[in-house]
Amino acid sequence: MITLLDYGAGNVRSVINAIESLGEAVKIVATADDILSAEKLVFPGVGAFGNMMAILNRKAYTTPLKAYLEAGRPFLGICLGLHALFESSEEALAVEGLGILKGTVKRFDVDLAVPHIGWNGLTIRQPSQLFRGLQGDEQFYFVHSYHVVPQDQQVVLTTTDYGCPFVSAIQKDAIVATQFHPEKSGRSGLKLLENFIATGSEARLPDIRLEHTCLAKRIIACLDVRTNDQGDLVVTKGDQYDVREEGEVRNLGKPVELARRYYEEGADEITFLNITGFRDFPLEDMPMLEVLRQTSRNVFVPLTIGGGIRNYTDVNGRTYSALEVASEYFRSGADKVSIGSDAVAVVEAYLQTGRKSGRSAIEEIARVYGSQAVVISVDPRRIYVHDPAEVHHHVIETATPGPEGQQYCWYQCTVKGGREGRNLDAVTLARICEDLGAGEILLNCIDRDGTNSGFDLELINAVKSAVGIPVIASSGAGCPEHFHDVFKRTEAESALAAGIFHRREVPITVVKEFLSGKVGVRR
Ligand code: 1PR
Repeated sequence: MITLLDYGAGNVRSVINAIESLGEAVKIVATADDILSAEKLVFPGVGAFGNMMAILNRKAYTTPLKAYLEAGRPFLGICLGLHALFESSEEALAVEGLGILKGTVKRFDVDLAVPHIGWNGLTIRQPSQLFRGLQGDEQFYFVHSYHVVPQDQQVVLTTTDYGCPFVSAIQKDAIVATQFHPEKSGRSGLKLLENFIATGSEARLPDIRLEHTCLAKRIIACLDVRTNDQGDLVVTKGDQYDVREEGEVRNLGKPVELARRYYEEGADEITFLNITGFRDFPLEDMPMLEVLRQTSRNVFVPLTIGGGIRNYTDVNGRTYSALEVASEYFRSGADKVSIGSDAVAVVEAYLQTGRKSGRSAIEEIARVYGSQAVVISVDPRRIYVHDPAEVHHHVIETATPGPEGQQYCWYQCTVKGGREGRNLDAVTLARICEDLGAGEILLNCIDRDGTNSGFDLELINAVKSAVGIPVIASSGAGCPEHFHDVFKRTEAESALAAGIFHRREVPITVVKEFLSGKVGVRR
């Protein structure tokens, strides 16, 4: 029996699912006594350091947790569950950590996108029972802006490189804690969890010892989901956002089955976009939540969900906040949420008032769940101009001139699935969303969507050079060479595709084989 410490601030469902998939039962801590009576305790911290410690203190969990850890009893901390072991964190300077290990938690100070998001390797520093059955060159899923800095080097179990080496796992007595998420790291992560659950196995060093590690470029499968005219929830796919063919919504398969297939084929992440979320309130659209629940039961890579994340008042006059909608998605198995139309409204309000409200969906969700959990989905389309001075937008010179030979264009943000264009450009939107606390940009492109003509590299370069957070290039992938282009000719951290995967034109395995040896991808 594994005891799980859930303080209610994130997606513990994936950890529960991963442990249960290994045939082990999970008991969730309900009282302080449950901590002391645990055989093995797992603490999957999610969100922000200050919020986590405040809840632990409020629930009177701090004292029993310290007692459990000081006795060196079996413990697995994940992400913030690792940070909690230290004395303090730059994320909340006035807040004390558990102080079980001497040292602190620092923000990445590197010339690379922060958060560090994606699959990276481990340089293994000492033997551990966690490594049983691992070769040593496996990659694990990371998503964080802060990393631990222990005073005592003896506790360092693994390091990982991201601009500089940082400590990615610690070990002391029966206490282990990882910066990466084993529950989101596919088969390698499940193996590591299984090793923690197993008792009495010997500590070992894997055969392969990496000297350096490198963040892999991610390949993401995207499932646009909506109800068709028969009332079934289907995966659909548009051409430039038009999902109907001869009047009918295209049906390319069932969401849960397709997500499972992409996981098996090696997708590094899976994104669901509830494309009619702007008009159908997601908390009334229960099938979508059920899709998430079922998928997270057997898909162990990160899941992002978007669609309908905004404040909403129902017919009875009850108001739901965007944070409540996001929370329901997290509880159902999402690791990140993506905000589309509402992000445009938030930025428009910001530009009008010239200040942050502190209460926008982006700020509120980032405050509770952390920036890394907030993705902004942008749906831009090109607007050509003859002269940059014609508009007050971020204009680029383009190598593909417009219909009247215009050599410049700007990227207009749209809302409601591309139905409505706004007086706002995608570069400005991305920059302000980063400032408000977003952790990643999902950069679609209506002109390229469903065309198989390749990613809009000019758009990606324009946005990527304006922000310091990771960018997911999306729309237009038609062949493996397009992924190679996007990774070689832009700095995008990941590339997303839909149509070619759904229609089995180019499987994910083929994309990865093509990139292997040219671009670092997860095997
Ligand atoms: O505005 O917060 O409710 O979120 C709605 C979400 O649904 C947004 O993220 C928006 O991008 C998405 N969406 C709305 N309508 C459509 C549509 O297609 N009619 N889909 C839509 C957007 C674009 C990509 C697509 C890539 C790759 N889908 O996600 O998967 O373009 O396609 P490809 O590889 O086949 O070219 P809100």
